[in-house]
Amino acid sequence: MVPVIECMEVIPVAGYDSMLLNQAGAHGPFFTRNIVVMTDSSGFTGVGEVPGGEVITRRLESCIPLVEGQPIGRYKDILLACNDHLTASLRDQGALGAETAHAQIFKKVTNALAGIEAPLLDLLGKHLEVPVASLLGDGQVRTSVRFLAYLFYIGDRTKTDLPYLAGDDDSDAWGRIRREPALTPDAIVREAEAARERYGFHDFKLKGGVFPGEEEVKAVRALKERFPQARITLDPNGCWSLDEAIRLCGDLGGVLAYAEDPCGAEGVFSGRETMAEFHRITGLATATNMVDTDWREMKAAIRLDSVTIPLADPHFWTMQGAVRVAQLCHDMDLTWGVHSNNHFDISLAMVAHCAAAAPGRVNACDTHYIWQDGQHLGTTAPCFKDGCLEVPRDCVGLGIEIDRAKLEAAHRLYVENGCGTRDDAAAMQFIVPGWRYDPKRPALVR
Ligand code: GKR
Ligand code: MG
Repeated sequence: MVPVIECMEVIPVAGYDSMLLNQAGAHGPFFTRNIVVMTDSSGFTGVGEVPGGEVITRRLESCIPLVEGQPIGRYKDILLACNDHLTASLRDQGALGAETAHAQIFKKVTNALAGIEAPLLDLLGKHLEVPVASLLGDGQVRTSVRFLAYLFYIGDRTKTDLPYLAGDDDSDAWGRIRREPALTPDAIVREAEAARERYGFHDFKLKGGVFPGEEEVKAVRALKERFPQARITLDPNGCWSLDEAIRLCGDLGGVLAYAEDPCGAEGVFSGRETMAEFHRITGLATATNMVDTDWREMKAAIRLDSVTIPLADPHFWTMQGAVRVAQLCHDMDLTWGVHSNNHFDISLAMVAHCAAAAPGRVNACDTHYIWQDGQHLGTTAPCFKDGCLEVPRDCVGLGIEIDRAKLEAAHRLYVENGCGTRDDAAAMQFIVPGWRYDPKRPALVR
């Protein structure tokens, strides 16, 4: 008998975060996600995780009638029905309020759809006793997935009255460093050393767009000096002008493996056009999670040759979509990568399974998980070895058994702290009173 989905739960949750700085401001003490749990008539549970906030919670809840009562073998029909329903309701909602740094998440139905797709694939994998990776694309192509150390400048939490976590992990340098201020090139190198020591990463990404570009270039140069073999990237989220990006990165060929969103839309030129010019003039590979985020944008990016590394986050491409991007990259002389936001272990597994089905040469995947390490929602903690996660061929589904007590605690954290949609401008007010988001300026250039 093919199992039927008996119940779909949507659970908004929160976890603790550090005061990570980025072009949109400073991370608050909590990050939020929406977790979806489906239970089928065989007693299996399937799980999925997508970005947080009430908009996505409501969108997911509105899909429950289209999911419950359906056999898992009909997962593609279920996803088609949910996609049609979400697309129609998005059209009805009209304008979605103010343009913020993260508005993009709400403009796509995929961020909710991926939360339905993941538990369906997880259930199917459990029923068929195969990993989710083997249900994606042409199937599983690797068992070891490489991730990078995602480094951030860290603000001084003691300058705020917000309930940031501190002293939660004294087990090693990484545990101590990740909650303390890091605002200089030396501090970034220490972060990298600590992350490398705990997780074994070989690749590093610095989240830029915080200080003037020259200062951030000093930090990536210092990283390269300390780790000459490492692949390194810098991501100012498109806030530098094209001229500035060329000036800053023009001679970083031996330092950066690729430049991520070095510049963005400018005057009458789109971000894809400025990125194309940057790529042509500097010769650097270009990655993005900002201007090549769906198939229409992909077509424009390919025509212009502006992006050589599309960072196909399964949360905004769906898992199957992200693997389709990987297949296209493989066939079209591009290389695939993955973008991330703060997340729990379920999203980490979603990314790992996509990467395990991504053919060809791929870049180390982004993950914020190291900032959340210790807060997993599954019964066992993910374990990086030599910078990689394993996706064994005998794994079933996503390989996660949800821990109900942990899930409930993360939900309580969300409710008791009045959490909702991410707002990095709020914590930034403590550092720069009256601070406002400006897509064309680094956060601390005010
Ligand atoms: O977590 O602050 C952050 C990042 O800036 C995130 O919001 C970005 O979406 O990681 C992302 C990126 O690569 O641009
Ligand atoms: Mg980025």
